[in-house]
Amino acid sequence: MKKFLKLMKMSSSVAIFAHEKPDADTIGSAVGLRRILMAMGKQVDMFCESDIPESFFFLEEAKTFNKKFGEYDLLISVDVATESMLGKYKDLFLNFSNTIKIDHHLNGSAYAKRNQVKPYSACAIAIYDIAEKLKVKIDEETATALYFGICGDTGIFRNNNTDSYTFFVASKLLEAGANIRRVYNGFFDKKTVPTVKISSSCLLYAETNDELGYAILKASKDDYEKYDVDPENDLLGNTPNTYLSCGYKIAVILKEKDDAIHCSLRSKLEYDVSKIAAIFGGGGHKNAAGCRIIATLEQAEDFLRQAIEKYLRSR
Ligand SMILES: [Mn+2]
Repeated sequence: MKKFLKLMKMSSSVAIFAHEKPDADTIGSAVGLRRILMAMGKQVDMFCESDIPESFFFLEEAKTFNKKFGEYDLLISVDVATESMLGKYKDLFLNFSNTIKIDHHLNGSAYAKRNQVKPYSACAIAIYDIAEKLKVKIDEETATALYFGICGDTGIFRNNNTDSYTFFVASKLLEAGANIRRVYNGFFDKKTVPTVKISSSCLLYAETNDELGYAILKASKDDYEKYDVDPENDLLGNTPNTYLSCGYKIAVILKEKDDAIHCSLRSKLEYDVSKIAAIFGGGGHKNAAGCRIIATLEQAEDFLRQAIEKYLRSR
């Protein structure tokens, strides 16, 4: 019996931590693990540095984060690669005697007393493994939460990290009753009329370069105002992909926010936009990266255009 599984069995009250600025994987993993531990008769609460966006509330339990912090035997972080992503809970976590980190990022840090890190496509898969090892039956709601986490980190089975074990676990979750329509309708396909309008406007007024094969989209403060869209919930991150579908090699969107210009960069398989994001102190993956540039929208556009052109001409 692995020690961390024993530790889970022995604990009667557990606090689970999701990472700041939560995504589908950390929320799905937290809710899934909570339900697995509750099925074992434990009392479980969930915490996150950030307020949980309403977009996650199609999972009822996502509403239950950040209640009063109580007394716990065990603290578990899920999908939290580094201790700083615990936010205000960092010191508490680091100083606690019984802590487990469950994660899938190999480049993180071993900040817990026990660190369980597997190179899976999503942390939710590691949670599935734990349910199997603890011999806890996964119910429909747990299966839906874990399926949600997998969809989030694999771009709904499209990203390069989608491997055969991802499909194996997804099929097991489907057998356990995962409601996949609820995941798509309730989250991934969800749009609002204002976000559809601002995304249409960004696509319509994009600057395209057919010779080199790139497109630059922009959402200005005026656009956010005109279409009445909250810049923190604009659903614009993947909008550039439409231009990739049209054959462009690189497509980016620049969003004018209060602190800086936020840039999301997307590319076709053979082009590496993380290299371009790195020039501006950003990072991410080969085909999906991001950076922030402190400048006016026009200046940022110039900087990015030059960097993209230099990259494409060097290939
Ligand atoms: Mn993850």
